[in-house]
Amino acid sequence: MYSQGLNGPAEKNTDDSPEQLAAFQKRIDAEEKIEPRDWMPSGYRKTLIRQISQHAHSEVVGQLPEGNWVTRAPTLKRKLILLAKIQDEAGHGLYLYSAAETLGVSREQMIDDLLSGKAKYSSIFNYPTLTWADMGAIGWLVDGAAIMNQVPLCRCSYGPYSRAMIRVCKEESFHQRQGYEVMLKMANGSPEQRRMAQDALNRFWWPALMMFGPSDKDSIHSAQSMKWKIKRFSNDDLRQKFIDATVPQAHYLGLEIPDPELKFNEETGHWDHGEINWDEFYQVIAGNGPCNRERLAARRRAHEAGAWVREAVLASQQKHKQPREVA
Ligand code: BYC
Repeated sequence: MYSQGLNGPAEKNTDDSPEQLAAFQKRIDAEEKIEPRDWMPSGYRKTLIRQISQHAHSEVVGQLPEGNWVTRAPTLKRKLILLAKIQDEAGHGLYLYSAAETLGVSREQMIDDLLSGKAKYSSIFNYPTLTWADMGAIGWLVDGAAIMNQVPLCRCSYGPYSRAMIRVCKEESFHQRQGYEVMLKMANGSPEQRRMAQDALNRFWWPALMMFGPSDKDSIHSAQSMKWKIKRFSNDDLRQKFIDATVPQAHYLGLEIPDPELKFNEETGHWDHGEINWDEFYQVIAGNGPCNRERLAARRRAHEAGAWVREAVLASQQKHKQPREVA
């Protein structure tokens, strides 16, 4: 949409001069927003295309685990809330694809990269949703983790991304509350409902912690992204903030976090936690999680089934471009 008049795709712009780079860093340090037509280093453009498109894919693929429960929501009210939430996620995907397009990448290219398995999307959406309590756990933990990660992105140095994140965060906040409310109902319901709530927490706790990405020592992009103020906090710092905010919420529900090493540290004022299973994380992001194949197959089917809509829109645009025949 905004792609005309840009400096050209990332890979063509490899001869950034030291003067240009220094002037750019000065703007970043002064907290200026970078806009689509401004000069930017090729690496900055590339990093943003990678992160924003992966973020968009996550929103779109993230509809699938919840979509599984639309027809089985326990009441009409719950069904409506779930549908509205899933629709919000589609909207987030659209704002984010638009933000990425401002960097000169086409939506077709981004979608191709998702469907071919080249582009990543958040690891969390490769886990199955087995019971209704999972809808609560996703809202509470997954959207809760998303807010923790995304509120700082509202201050990202790239204007279109930072502005898209403001609305996304407001909606995620509603999602988090509705998830917590589902958990509250389940945790205070029948023994079976309480058991389901605990089981959902057991299965989603560790994958939610993995959403923040590898530990700082293994995060390949963090240092540069923080220098460019794309990221404002490191992966481990955000993960710790999430744990500190979420543990008291679990206690209020009367549920147990599935980490025997979790302990409040009086000296630091933070909750110390056990080791994350990084082998599992790397397996999931390499395409070998419990639902990776199912998720991509579902996206491919949806893409093929929607081909006629894309063709109809293009045909209609063509028709309206042609001069009208005068009778
Ligand atoms: N899953 O150097 P690092 C949502 C990859 S949507 C998969 O730390 P970076 C929601 C990473 O891409 C949630 N891959 O990277 C939707 C990199 O690989 P590549 C999505 C991951 O970018 C619907 C490699 O590991 N949120 O909340 O500095 C319903 C090394 O990592 C993950 C966003 O996308 C992961 N968890 O930091 C409900 C937010 N973690 O690209 C909820 C925006 C890492 O070199 N993104 N990788 O092949 C970010 O903030 C950052 O990209 C990350 C990773 C913190 C995720």
